[in-house]
Amino acid sequence: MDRCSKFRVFNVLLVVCVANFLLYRYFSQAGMPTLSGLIFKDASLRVTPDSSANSSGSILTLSRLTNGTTPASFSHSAHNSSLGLPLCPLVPPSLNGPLATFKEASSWEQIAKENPGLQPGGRYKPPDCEARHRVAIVIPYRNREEHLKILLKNLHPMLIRQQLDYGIFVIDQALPGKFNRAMLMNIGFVEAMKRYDFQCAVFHDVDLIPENDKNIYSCPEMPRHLSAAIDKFNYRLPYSGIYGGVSAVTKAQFEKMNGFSNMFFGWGGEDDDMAARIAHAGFKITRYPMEIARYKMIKHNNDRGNEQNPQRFALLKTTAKRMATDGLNSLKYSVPVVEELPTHLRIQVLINEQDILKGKM
Ligand code: BGN
Repeated sequence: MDRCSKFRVFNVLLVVCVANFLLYRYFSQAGMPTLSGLIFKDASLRVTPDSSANSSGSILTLSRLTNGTTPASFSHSAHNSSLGLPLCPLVPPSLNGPLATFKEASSWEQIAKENPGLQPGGRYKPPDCEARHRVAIVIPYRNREEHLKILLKNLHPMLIRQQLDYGIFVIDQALPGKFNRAMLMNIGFVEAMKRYDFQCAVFHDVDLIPENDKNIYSCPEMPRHLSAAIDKFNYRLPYSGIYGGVSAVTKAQFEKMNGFSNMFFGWGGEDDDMAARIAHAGFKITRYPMEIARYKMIKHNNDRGNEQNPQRFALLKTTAKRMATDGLNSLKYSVPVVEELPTHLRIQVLINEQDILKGKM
């Protein structure tokens, strides 16, 4: 081959290379279900800081989906991938950034009407792409209907814009007895996982309203404290290890830590106990930047049945010792009522303080 033909062959190869690269980028960004798309999907989960579905999440077979007692909105538990939909874009296209928050409550029906695509029981998955994250939103709750209405009015449109496959689980502690936020979150995790193959859970206080939709409720590589900047604390961390409010963990992380402690009855300390579990399990708390992790707290009086827990200081000295036996594997509760509302699944639970603490304090 003379030099001129060699040069021509080289040029042709170069053009083919560039064309291949451009095609690859186009299909990857559009999330087309090509072989390269599938490879990119896994790779992207590793390289992007906030898109970290656990490894089992990216390859799914119907046989691995859970069933259990399944209300109508959970019955089609197949992921969109089984319908051949493309993966949703890495960055959801309709995020706004800072949000104008709603402060008034609306009826459940009105909230559902404002959020087309929302299924009964507060389930949603994007209609035209496969969500990158299947997230159970767990709200520990008692007697705060007004706050729940305000929260869901704000939360649903944001989660829909974030293109998540999600469900809202309100875990309502029946009277009598002291409120146990951490145990309700454990129960919410277990009940959500029974119903669908969620990859992670976001634990959400009922009185915290997100102010920025770039605060993505995705499955984190490391446990994530989402409510870092709350107006009540002048949008600053009151102390560096705080983990209360809104937080996210993957299923595997939560199981490794045996969930939250069940032993914190009344206000305070259960989140600090979890922060210690996170460290003992070898994880690190991560946070989004403070201008994104912003929340407004709905003002309210202290709840009866949720007075400060005087045992919390003593309990916090024994986190490491308790961790293996106090948590998901020591849950005891009953479920008198499951109610499928247009905006959420309400699971009423009965827990008994004496039963949980017997022989342990
Ligand atoms: C802390 C509480 C947390 C609570 C934050 C913010 C305790 C344990 C004391 C050693 N911790 O003081 O549970 O989330 O305030 O309100 O009370």
